[in-house]
Amino acid sequence: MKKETKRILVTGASGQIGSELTLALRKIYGNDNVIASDIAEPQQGSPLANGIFEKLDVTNFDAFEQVVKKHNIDTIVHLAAILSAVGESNPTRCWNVNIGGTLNAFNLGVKYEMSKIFVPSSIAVWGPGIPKIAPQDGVLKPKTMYGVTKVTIETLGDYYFHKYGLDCRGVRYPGIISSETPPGGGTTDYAVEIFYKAVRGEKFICFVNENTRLPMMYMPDCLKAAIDLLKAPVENLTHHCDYNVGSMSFTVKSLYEEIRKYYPNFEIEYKPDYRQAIADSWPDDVDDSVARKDWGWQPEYDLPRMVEDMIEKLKVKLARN
Ligand code: NAD
Ligand code: AKB
Repeated sequence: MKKETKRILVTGASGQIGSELTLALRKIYGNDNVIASDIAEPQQGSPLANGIFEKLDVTNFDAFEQVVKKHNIDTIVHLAAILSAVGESNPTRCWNVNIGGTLNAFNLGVKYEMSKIFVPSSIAVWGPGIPKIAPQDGVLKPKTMYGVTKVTIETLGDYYFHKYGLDCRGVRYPGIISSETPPGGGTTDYAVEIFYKAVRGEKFICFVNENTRLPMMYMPDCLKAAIDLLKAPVENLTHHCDYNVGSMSFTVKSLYEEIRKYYPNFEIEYKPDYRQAIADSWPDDVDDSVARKDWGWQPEYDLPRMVEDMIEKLKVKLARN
């Protein structure tokens, strides 16, 4: 009989997704049943501090195991990672954190017969030549170390499921847009930074060109994807750590135009750098029909609704700070 999810450890909880997913999980599973952890302390004043927080480097197996044992963990939401842009400045560190940390999470999952491990993948699994709308199954030839680690993690997830019966699950997130915690060094960060500049009344220098189109998702849908997949019955799942999840897809120009409806004098200048090539190697959008069929995936936000909500939330946040 498989364990139920009752005691969750979130790694990388101080990051863009973790800072919000931890709170959403605490609402569902109880404040004391969701343990936040990260190598970095949470931002000052972060509501993460209202629950248990452990300082943890996921590459250290013994320290990871101690936290698992101390809190009687049955589920790991493994978010600790180095993202695409930062990963290119230190590919070895990117490999060590992403692969070393995930192997530790998977091995602890097996050792403690855990209920589930949730580990996100990314649109970074694809590389040049991918169809504009990326299929669920197809060739994965990433050109970044981050992408290489994500393909490896997806493959490891399949391996651990078949070899040990470990229930590993994950979605290929698009670029995530949110107002709470700034993104941690990815290629899609421009789609968040643009809002800070607009709300502050400053000009935005964009590191990709105006025609760059990528799949994106607003944080409420990002949280929904993780929570819905965690709750799905395992017998319905035909995939493990590699579900495509779509939401919206837009060019920088169309994002800028949508924001200008609120800030007509907002200015943008394009100065593409090394991240342009990374963005160009990723698809415009994804086919998420398998996630819709297997576990009822259904996003709620489109571009206009996301822009309206982001501006409202950032105005409040920046007025406070
Ligand atoms: P982030 O960079 O904001 O947060 C990652 C966190 O991991 C940081 O708080 C960092 O301190 C922590 N970390 C780094 N090294 C660590 C270590 N050795 N031990 C413990 N913690 C460590 O990233 P995020 O955007 O919150 O991403 C979370 C997950 O979602 C990652 O797996 C990422 O690849 C994936 N993802 C994110 C996006 C996105 O747009 N945010 C898109 C696709 C996939
Ligand atoms: C990045 O740009 O590296 C991330 C991602 C899409 O995985 N936001």
